Amino acid sequence: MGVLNVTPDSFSDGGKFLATASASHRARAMVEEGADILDVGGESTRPGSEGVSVEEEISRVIPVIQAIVSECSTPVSVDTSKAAVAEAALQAGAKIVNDVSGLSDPGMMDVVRRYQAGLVIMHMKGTPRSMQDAPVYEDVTSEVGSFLSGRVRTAIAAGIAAEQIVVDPGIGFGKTLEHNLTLLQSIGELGAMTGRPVLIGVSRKRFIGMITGRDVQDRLAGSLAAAGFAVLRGARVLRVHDVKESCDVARMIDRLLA
Ligand code: HH2
Repeated sequence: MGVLNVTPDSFSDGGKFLATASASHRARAMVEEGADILDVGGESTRPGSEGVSVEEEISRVIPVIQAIVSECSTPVSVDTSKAAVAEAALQAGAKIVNDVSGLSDPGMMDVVRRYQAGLVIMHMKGTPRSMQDAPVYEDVTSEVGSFLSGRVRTAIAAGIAAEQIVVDPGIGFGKTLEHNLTLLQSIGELGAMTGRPVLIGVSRKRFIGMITGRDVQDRLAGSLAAAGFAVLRGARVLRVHDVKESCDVARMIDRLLA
């Protein structure tokens, strides 16, 4: 899953792909590099960020989704927590909703069900504004796993097909360095608890900087190591900025495991 942030303030690529032409150019490049899904987001979720309005988010993502859908057949996911944005995106041709809030908008499940869309359910503790204020868990794996399996059950009860759902522990979303590492080591357990494939987003994240001492633009090697580890532990989808390099890592590890 290649990341395409159409935002002025995302932590690693903010402001780079705001214009529709540069966003669709980047989308084409990611498909050529091996992306199977293009994840378009119009609201930064970096720690401390403020939300944007429905209108603003729609005005950022919809022209980009329309441009991508008209040019290529690679499925588009929309990275949003708002049912109204998800619906506009699905109407424009997106096929998947990537909800980092784990279905907090009461209207979200109904939208996903009506469009028979794919759904990423992610765990986040708190909100982007507050999530890194000393998050505490008694047992991070069982708390995140219980949350995700509960949301999967609720989504299925609401009429969303199980096969449409993947889960994501939300690396960096209300987690300390230790929590992130524990969750990456527990991908197999999270898959078993939820019965669904696990998606992992580690690309360029702060915990990699904490370990390697590198700034955000210099975290490729750390990101690839974490992505490779996630694949080894059973991750089925990787959300990444560096598609070409991540595909190489995934292909090598898949082959070595086979
Ligand atoms: N991480 C980010 C955004 N969306 N979605 C899923 N499912 N999993 C993730 O780990 C995830 C996500 C944060 O990264 P990025 O999009 O690069 O930054 P920003 O939120 O600042 O736009």
